[in-house]
Amino acid sequence: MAGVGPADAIESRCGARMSNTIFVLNGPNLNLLGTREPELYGRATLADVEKLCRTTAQRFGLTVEFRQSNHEGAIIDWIQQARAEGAAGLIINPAGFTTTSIAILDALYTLEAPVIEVHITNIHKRESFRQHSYVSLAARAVIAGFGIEGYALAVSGLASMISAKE
Ligand code: DHK
Repeated sequence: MAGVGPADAIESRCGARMSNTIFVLNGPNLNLLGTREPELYGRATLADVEKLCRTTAQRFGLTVEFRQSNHEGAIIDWIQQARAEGAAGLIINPAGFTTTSIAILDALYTLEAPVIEVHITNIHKRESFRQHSYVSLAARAVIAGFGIEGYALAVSGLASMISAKE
């Protein structure tokens, strides 16, 4: 495939053109990253996560819509926006909505583009109530326990899934 650059659309495996934008959505309390239980979530802030996503995405000619909300409906609206705009993929850390939100799952099911689920902590090493994810049912891959580096892994894994070349 010739020159995927920031200004170009990506060609999917089946030949369809799609946007070179990926959405990175963050759920409740992630606005407090850096000060919230730093022994678990680390000292990096959400602004640091955003910068990491943008610099990683740039390597693959992808641009990032980076959002955070404490409100389930806002996250659903952004998933629908990603669908309407033909986003190339979507990365989501649903945080506390992971284990509760059938509505977010239903919204994710409407996307044709790949969905990657990210958790900063290893949820499988934590309380049992954190270990059942509705979102995983719609996710092509799940990353947990790498700290904020998991977002960079998610961006590069997503780039490879959608054949965006470095
Ligand atoms: C973040 C949260 O806010 C929790 O509700 C999840 C997740 C874990 C994380 O590890 O990023 O249980």
